[in-house]
Amino acid sequence: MSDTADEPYRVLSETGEVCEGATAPDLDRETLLGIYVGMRYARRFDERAISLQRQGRIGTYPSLAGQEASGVASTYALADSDWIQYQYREHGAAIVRGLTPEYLRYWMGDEVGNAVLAEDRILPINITIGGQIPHAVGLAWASALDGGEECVVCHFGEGATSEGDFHEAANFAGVFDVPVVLFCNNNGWAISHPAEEQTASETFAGKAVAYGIPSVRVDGMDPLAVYEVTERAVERARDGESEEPRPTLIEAVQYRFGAHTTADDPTNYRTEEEVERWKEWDPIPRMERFLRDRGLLDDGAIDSIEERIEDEIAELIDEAEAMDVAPDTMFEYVFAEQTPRIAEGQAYLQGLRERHGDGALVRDE
Ligand SMILES: Cc1ncc(C[n+]2csc(CCOP(=O)(O)OP(=O)(O)O)c2C)c(N)n1
Ligand SMILES: [Mg+2]
Repeated sequence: MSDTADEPYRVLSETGEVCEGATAPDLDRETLLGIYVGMRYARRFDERAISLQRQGRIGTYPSLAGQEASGVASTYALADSDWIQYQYREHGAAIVRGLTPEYLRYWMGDEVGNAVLAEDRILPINITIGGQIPHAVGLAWASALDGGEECVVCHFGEGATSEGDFHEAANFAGVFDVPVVLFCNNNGWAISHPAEEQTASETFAGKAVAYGIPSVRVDGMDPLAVYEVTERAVERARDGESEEPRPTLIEAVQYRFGAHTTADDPTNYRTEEEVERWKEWDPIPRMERFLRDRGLLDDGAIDSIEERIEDEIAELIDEAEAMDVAPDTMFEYVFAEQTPRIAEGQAYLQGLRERHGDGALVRDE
């Protein structure tokens, strides 16, 4: 494992051939194709979600295009019993565990989406930058204290490493030897702030040295490399008996092709040339080339994958839009016990309903 600013660990070249000196992980056909299909699904889901937002059918949405490999391939390296905590952009992780219409409803402003993720061992989406990292470490620590086998993979952006929460969580993880994988998705930008100006450290992986935990810098747009480093980190996390530390910090170097969210215009802070340069590392054509070379994919199979994804996402959207609106959930899931201000908000909504009928969400002047 390396924490230097050298080239990140990579299995697939820019064009999807196995790099000289590298060996592709020994994965079965189902896993390799599953990773490919998961990434294709994530890319298409992203396009549809942005289009829905433009039509006013969902709220603000954070695009993941370019970052499919880290969420999808890292989740393939986990057991179903492992927990995932993600920030807000790593939908690929949730896709592997199966998206439900409720998930889409989260982006429509309905908290039911977060409640449902728990069934798939995914902690609630966290928009407060860095806030999820101590929770993930706490959960992993609790699992270790209980003698459990589960570990927690916690995703966050490189911007989150500037928050105190990251440092406190990483310190706890090291001191208490917690079975957690701190998965830093370095996508080059924190909204309009470039990663180069986020830290004076040479790399984000290098921060692990201060906490006495191992780290690795990986090409986050190379699904096979991501799978491999996550698998290694998870194996170590599970092994409470060995001398090796259980936590790992992974820095997955990648790029977000689209805007930060549908409320952002990236042309204000980065050049088209930069975006085009990174598109040459697109994880999907790289994985496609690898699978074609192995005889696992051809044009016919790709057509039917595309068709299946198109139908599945269309059905997901239909089902999400047909669900009953449940605005009370925004008051119910904030605290275990409702605070007076939240109760006041809920009572106000109830008053609107009584005066104007069900679904009356217009402001009462
Ligand atoms: C505590 C906190 N401060 C500021 C913000 C506003 N904010 C939203 S996203 C973001 C950038 C996060 O960048 P990064 O962690 O790199 O994740 P990325 O969006 O690139 O995936 C900021 C500063 C916030 N949500 N929470
Ligand atoms: Mg970022």
